[in-house]
Amino acid sequence: MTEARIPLSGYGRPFAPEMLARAHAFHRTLRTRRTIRDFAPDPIPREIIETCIRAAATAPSGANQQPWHFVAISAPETKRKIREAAEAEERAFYGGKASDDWLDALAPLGTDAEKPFLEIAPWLIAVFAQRRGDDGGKNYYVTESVGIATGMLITALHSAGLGTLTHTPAPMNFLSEICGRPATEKPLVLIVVGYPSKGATVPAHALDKKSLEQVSTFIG
Ligand code: IYR
Repeated sequence: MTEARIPLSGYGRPFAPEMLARAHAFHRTLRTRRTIRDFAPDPIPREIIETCIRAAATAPSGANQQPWHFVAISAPETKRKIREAAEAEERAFYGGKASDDWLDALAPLGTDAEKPFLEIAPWLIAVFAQRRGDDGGKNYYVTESVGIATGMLITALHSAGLGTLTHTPAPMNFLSEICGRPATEKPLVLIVVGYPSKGATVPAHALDKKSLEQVSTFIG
């Protein structure tokens, strides 16, 4: 059934120089983003997190099914449970499950099985992908849709001035249980959110982004 349609609104037609200036400004904002692992414990108002989730939830999705659910956690007891479960998985990962190639690729990050930030950072946002809708029907392009929404969430949090870490302990099934989410939802990532701590450091190579030429091809 075709639904009623309404006129598009909200798109002006800025002059090209204005568009270019906006594009540069946005690029400047995004290029200051770094993945943070040293967080300050200072609280962040819930309304900021809510607003960033609202921004993420404007993402395009397959058939507009919006197949995402965000669980925002500030409760210390829940963060402690998540840390314990994540560290158990990570100990298995670093202690033999990960291939040598994988560990070599991670070496520059200096990561290990200790994840204190899961308790220190004021907010954790667990992102769930809904394979099925509320009516039990299949959702389409779920991973693509939730990936886009997660990128928008990270962008919104960064533009609000917050640091984030995209954390993916594998497997992450423990998140479903701790967050009370149904088996039809797959935990995709855990976004750790807070202010970077004073004196936070990042790997020097975090600044090495591939060039435009490396990441793109223009035809025509
Ligand atoms: N999940 C592990 C390992 C890890 C994997 C990748 I790929 C990274 O970019 C970073 C870490 C951990 O969080 O330590």
